[in-house]
Amino acid sequence: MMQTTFLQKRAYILLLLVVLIYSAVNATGSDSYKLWYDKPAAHWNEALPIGNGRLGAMLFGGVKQDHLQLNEETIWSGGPGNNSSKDLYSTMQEIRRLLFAGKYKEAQDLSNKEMPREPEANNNYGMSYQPAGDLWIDFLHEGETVAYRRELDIADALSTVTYRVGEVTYKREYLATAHDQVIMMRVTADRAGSISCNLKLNTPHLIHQQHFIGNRIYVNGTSGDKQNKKGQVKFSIAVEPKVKGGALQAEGEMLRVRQADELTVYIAIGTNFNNYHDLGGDARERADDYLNTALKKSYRKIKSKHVEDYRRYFDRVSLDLGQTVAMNKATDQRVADFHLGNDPQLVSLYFQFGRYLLISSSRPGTQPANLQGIWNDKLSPPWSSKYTVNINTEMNYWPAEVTNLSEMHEPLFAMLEDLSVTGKESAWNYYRARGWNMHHNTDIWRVTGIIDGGFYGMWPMGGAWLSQHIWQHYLFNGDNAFLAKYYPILKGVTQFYVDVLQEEPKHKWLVVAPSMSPENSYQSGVGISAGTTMDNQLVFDVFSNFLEAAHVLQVDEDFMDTVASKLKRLPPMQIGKLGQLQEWMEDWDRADDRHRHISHLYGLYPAAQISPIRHPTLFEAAKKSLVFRGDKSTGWSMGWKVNWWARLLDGNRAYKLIADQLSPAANDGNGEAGGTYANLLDAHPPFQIDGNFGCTAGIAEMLIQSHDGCLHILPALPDQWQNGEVKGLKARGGFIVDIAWKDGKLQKLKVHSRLGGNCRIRIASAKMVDKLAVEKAIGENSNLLYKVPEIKEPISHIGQLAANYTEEFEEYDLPTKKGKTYFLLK
Ligand code: FUC
Repeated sequence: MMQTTFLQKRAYILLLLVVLIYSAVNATGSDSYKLWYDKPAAHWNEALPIGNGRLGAMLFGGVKQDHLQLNEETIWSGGPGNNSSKDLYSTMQEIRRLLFAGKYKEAQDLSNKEMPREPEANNNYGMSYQPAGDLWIDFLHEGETVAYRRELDIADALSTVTYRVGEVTYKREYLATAHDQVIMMRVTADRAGSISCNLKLNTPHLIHQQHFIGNRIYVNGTSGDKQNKKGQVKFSIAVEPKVKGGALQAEGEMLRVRQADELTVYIAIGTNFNNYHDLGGDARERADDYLNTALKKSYRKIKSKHVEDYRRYFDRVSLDLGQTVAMNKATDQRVADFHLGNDPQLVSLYFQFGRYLLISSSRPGTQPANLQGIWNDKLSPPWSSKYTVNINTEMNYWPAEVTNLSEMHEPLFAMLEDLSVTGKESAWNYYRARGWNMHHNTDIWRVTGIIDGGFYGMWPMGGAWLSQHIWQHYLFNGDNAFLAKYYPILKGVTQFYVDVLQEEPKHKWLVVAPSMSPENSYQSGVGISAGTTMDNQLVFDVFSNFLEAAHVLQVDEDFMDTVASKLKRLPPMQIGKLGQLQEWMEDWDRADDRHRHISHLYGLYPAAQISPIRHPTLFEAAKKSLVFRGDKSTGWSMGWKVNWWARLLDGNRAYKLIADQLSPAANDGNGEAGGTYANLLDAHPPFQIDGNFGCTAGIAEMLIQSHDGCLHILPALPDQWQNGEVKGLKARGGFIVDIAWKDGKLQKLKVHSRLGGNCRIRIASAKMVDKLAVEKAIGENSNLLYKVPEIKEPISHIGQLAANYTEEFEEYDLPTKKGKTYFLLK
């Protein structure tokens, strides 16, 4: 009896194993880069995003009624004009006086009074990004639906819906092509004459008209008014279907399709937007041009060009962290089950989805990705879906270089060109400073003023942070022509801080005042301050970048001297009473502060001012600050934490944050819970795209890092990723890196050198099986793209802090030649 049960059990286990192995193999097929669902989207957070940088659509995939919610990136409320005409210079001077006299509450009160929470009648606090319209397709299906499946294939940037009604199997396919500048939907069926539907196009905008010319529907509209600005963006949506077989006819407010074999819908959108100060384009003519050109081409042709174009970018990077049967579940179920710990592939899917979103929302020549990328269905979206630059816009671009999508960074540089013009107004009117500056927000009109009141808005650092992206792009790509082109922007931001820095009375350090550590306070309702740690770190980077850039380009020698002498007088970082990195110049930090912004850790990431090897005590202090703040927060805050834990070389804690992020977000949530919606978009909540990009960058940062004078291989590998392979990540110095590892140890390392120069490789001794077949490193890295600016010796207020980071590293030098590939381990 005992014996039989045992045998039965064994047979059962064997069978289970066969099934598991079979499904695991099955799961490794072409499905790895697909989001899929067994039902239509019940709401926006379940709909799937497609986009070409300029145009976006959210796809709902309903059987009886399909819905494409449409966006075009230049439809914003209002029109041209900045919001910083008020002369605030004497107010700034008075606030400085109060701050340096220790009268913080008075300083905050004055700034709240002179910079009100709501805009004054002649001013505005930035416009809203607005939707274009909605295309509705009502299918005349009778009977029950079976075998429904909705997919987004992020490897090809194609979405499909398939299902059967009665005897007929239907397939819909959707794409947004950058090559042909249209959105398309194509419907096929496996039986002739089965496609009958009605198409309707509308828009939520107040001012609009709809009309037909032949089988083309237009909705022409005007963007909304807001605050002191009248809506001035004119847009035109033009939709025209083509059918094979059956009949197509305009009737009333809709287009009727009856008994067609095939239906292809072409969607074009044009606006009158030329640039932030010129709305002289013809919206309707543009929509017609896009549509007429596309209509001459077959769906097949457009699709193959689209896929080819998209894959040029997407295929550069692959990531394999292991595949299991968990992959066979629908994507929403995978998010719900991620905590079970058996679905490593969901992390690679989420990582690649971040890359998909960047390629789909930020192409050269388009606007930068805003708080929602390009996907928004509301006339008044959260935070106006504009550009918040005290973290969010920067975070959107963190994956651009390291995940090998440098071209997608371009819209941000183009925006900086505009801001370096409009920001002259705020630099002068508020601070009497040369150069340009901005505060914590901007929009398509490139406003640079203080908004949302003195508490949130008194932060003159937006330009300092955003302009880091120019320098970082240079470090990854070593392109001197690029540097020369954008040098005036770096110089303008440097001039601003040269003029704006104030000598504080206590230590005679040069500091930014007034300012704040973004959105945080050190007393109830008081955040305004002088010389916050983040500001000091930002100005340190602004000045260091400028000096390097001027040196590379051999220009502005005299001004370099001025900048160098001011750089020496910036405050050092300080370690406070809790052993933490101080957030403010005074030791005001609280152990129970859980604020989502941890701005003083800017120096740890994205900047590279805190190294485990050069500054072990600062490294410990930064870790303390991060531990105090805790894990759970908004999506973007958790995305930032993944990067910080990666920089702190703690893969397990970084992974924990990824797991927190990959937990289901409530659809109607608000607040600071983070999480991921069914469509894999990030929840603040509500939806905000920065968390997707932050987490994507963080995953890359766990696999390679390229600051602190070297290329660090597998710096923060969690226990969950003991085996894996990544290909195509980009490091500073233009190195493209492929790595394979097994049981936590390096198996394969391939470096392709785009620019030549020394590649200094760092790796933990414990991760090595064999020595690398290159020389051990000696002295400073000769590669100038790895030069590390010296920070000032930190001050500790609690004596010497013990450095307890113990991991041992090996460092090697690989001298490379431009264009050559090196296999360091095979
Ligand atoms: C900053 C953050 C908020 C939100 C907003 C768009 O103000 O503090 O959490 O992300 O930007």
